[in-house]
Amino acid sequence: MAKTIPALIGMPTDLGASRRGCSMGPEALRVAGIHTVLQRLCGRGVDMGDIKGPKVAGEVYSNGYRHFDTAVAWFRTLSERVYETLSAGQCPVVLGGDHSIAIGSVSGVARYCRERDIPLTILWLDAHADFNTPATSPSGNLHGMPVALLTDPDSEMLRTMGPGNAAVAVDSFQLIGVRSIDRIEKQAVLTAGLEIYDMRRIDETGMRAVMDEVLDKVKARGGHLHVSFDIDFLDPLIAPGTGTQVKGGPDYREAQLCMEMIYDTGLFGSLDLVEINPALDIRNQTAEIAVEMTASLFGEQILARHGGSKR
Ligand code: 5AB
Ligand code: MN
Ligand code: MN
Ligand code: MN
Repeated sequence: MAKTIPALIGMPTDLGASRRGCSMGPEALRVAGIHTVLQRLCGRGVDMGDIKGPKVAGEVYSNGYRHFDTAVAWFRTLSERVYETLSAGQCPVVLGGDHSIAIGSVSGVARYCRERDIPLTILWLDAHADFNTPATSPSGNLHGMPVALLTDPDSEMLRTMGPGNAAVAVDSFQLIGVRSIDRIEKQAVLTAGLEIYDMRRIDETGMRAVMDEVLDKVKARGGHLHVSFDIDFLDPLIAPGTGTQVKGGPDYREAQLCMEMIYDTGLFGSLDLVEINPALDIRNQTAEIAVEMTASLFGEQILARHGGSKR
């Protein structure tokens, strides 16, 4: 069942991206009213403030990764915090930050589910597949790697983050909205059997049919649903404030329907809001749209549906 007390957790870092600025994402989301909106929808909500971690300074490589040590410090803390939040019966809403932070949040969610034998599905809403490794990445940036590093049983990142951080099965992931995959990354995606609903699929059958198919699988499995929402999932015409824009994404209503349908499953229980870069935005519109999408994910309805209450 959906966790009804949302707990905001800020992750003000852009260690995984080359365009700096999404470290300002948590504050932009607060300015856009995320706390007030969630309190209105859920009756209450807590803001746990920002996690603290090392600042990005220069270009530091270790273990073949850019900012490996910095990443481990941030992700270890986030994983722990997300785990504790879920254990306290609350719904973690992680305010990024670049998308590499999902290594911390998903790892914490996975630990919570593993220890209680709860099946886990991760809906990865993104223009990209985020399935690179240091060996395949064209950029070296960690935000292009979280799905690969989270599903690698020999993941050096997870191992270094410490006990409790173990790999997640590839079939736990459902990627939606993808329209940019690197050449070697594509090969890796096919070899791993990662399930991707790309934009062509959405064009051909519509968001409704795609979400019906994805969510039927989720409902059959039951358990916990984590949503990792990369703001570049949205078309850049409506969400320009992000460092890795890709044309041809879902429009406002397609994305909102996606959120509404996720809410209807009653399984949604944790969220990442990532890749919002206020330095590239105009008048905070990208954070505002993220808040509007989050409202739908937490049950805001135009009219009541499926016997649900009108919020
Ligand atoms: B995002 C690219 N595939 O690996 C790479 O925004 C882009 O978290 C990654 O989805 C984009 O650098 C990462 C070219
Ligand atoms: Mn991403
Ligand atoms: Mn992306
Ligand atoms: Mn991005």
